[in-house]
Amino acid sequence: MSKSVEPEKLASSRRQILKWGLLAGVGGAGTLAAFSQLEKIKLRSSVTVLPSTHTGAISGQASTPLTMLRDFDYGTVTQEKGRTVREFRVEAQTSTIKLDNAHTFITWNLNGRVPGPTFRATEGDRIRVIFYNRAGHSHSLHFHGVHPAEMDGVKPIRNGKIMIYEFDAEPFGVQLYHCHVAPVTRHIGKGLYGMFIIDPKDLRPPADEMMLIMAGYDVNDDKKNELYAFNGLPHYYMHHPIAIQQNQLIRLYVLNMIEFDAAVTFHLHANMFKVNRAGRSPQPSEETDVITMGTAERHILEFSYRYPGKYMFHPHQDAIAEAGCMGLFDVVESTKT
Ligand SMILES: [Cu+2]
Repeated sequence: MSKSVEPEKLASSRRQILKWGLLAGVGGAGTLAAFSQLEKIKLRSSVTVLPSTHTGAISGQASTPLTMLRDFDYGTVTQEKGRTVREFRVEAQTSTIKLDNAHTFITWNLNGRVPGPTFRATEGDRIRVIFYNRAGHSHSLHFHGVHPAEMDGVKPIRNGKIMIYEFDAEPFGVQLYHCHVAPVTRHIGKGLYGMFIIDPKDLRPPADEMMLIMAGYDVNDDKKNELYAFNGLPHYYMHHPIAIQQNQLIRLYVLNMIEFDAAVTFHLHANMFKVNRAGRSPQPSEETDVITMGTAERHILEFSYRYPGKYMFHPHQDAIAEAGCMGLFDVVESTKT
């Protein structure tokens, strides 16, 4: 069900190239705009995604953090009454994961993974999420974004029941979803959360795109987090650095899903990044190297690395970083001329 390349989008890109090719022949002021769009499409196919070192399967997790990093779920696409409908089938489950040598943890998750699938759609699509609760307790899926009250996902869905959430993908930007059954701190802390990316109709420029969600684990039920992680597993990207190419545009979709701590920051070493708050603008608007994020806050961060080598990323609350929310980018020298 998950795919990193969307055939439908590629086909539409080809149609756009043809359209812009025709426009380019007209000349005048329109030509420049047409060429820049054409260049955008050409560049998209030239983004280099490097393989990172993999350890194979992780007990209790259906996907490794390295796989889920670039695993965007575009759903099953159909056309209904002239509209694009994207259907996502998710199952709430329970599983046990090993967070580190000292801690195993029972998660409540979607499709066997924490975080849940990264849903992705284009602004204006119709979204249909078929939610089957098989996790033992009552759960729900509450989406951020704009939708009617009955689709707000605050009503608990009992174990064994199915709920179909249906709404329009709007507005474009970075959204999220999570279980909204009380106590929400516990239901999110156990793993029922994920990202929902809505692309603008006019696609963003090509980049190596990744999803990073910061989360905490309260392993002893004292309403404080003892461990923290990017994409589900503490310290994972320190042991398995994310390989990226030198001088290539990186687009990070970052979400803070840490409960109990009021806010954390996100900091990138030896670089600056451009910030697009909640992804609500076509272009990033500011530049920094550390940004503060409250719970459920999310941004698109863009950067590229000039020098090869390994660089850390982590919240600058260093106790949180040292308890697992820390990772490395491994910038590989570009062979492009
Ligand atoms: Cu729940």
